Amino acid sequence: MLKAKISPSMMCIDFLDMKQQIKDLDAANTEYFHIDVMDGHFVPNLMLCNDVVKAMRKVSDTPCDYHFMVDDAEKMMKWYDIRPNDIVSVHIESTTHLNKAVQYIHECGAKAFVAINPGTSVYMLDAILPDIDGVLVMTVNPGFAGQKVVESALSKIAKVRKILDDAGKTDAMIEVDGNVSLPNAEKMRSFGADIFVAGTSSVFKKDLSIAEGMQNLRDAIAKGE
Ligand code: S6P
Ligand code: MG
Repeated sequence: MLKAKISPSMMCIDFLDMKQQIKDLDAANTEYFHIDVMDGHFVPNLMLCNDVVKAMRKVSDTPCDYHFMVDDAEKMMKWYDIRPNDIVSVHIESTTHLNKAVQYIHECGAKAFVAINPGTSVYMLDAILPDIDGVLVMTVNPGFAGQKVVESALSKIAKVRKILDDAGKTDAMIEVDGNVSLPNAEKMRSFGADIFVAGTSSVFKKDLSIAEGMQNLRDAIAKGE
C-alpha cells in the first residue's frame, strides 16, 4: 500500500480567509492543494483560474494537484503554472488527444493522471495505462462540492487498483474525489485509494478547525489500512 496523501480542494476554501487557511493546511502537513478547473461546458460550473494559483504560490511551496474538468484540456492546461512535482489530471471523457496531453504534462515535470467519471468504465483506461502515473476516480459527478457519493463508483477503486497492479504499475496512485467523508475515506482506503481530495465533507466544515479536520481525515484513512 502506498503512503496516503491529502489534497484539500481549494474551491471549498473561505476565499476571504485564503492566506490564513493555506497556512493552516501547510501547518497540518497537507501533501497537495487540489485545484479544480471548470469551463462551464464539460461541467456546468466555472472555477479556479491561474491567478488564484499564482497568488497561492506566493505563500506556499506545496505542490498543486490540478483537476481539469474542461472540454479542451490540451489547450487549457497551457494557461496554468504547472511545475515539477505537481499532479495534473485530465478527463478521459473530454480529452481527444489523451496521449499528447499526458506527454505535455510530463514535459512540465509533473505527474500525469487520468480522471474518470462515475459512469465511465475502468476498461477505458487500457490504452493509456503504460503512460500514466495515476488515476483520479470521481466518486461524484464533477461540477460541484457538497454532493453525495455515487456508491457504484466506490467499487471501481478496487478494480482500478487491480488493473494497475496487473499492468505492473504498482507505484501508480489512485486519487479519489467527491464526498470524501470520514466513513467514505475509510472505505476508499480499504479499496486501495492513495490520495484523498478533502472538501466540505471533511476539512472545510463549519465549527471545525482545519487542523482538526485534517487530523480526523488522517485517522479515518488509517482505519481503512
Ligand atoms: C467537484 C470537484 C471536487 C470538489 C470536491 C468537494 O467536481 O472536482 O474536487 O471540490 O469533491 O468535496 P466535497 O467533500 O464537498 O464533496
Ligand atoms: Mg476535483
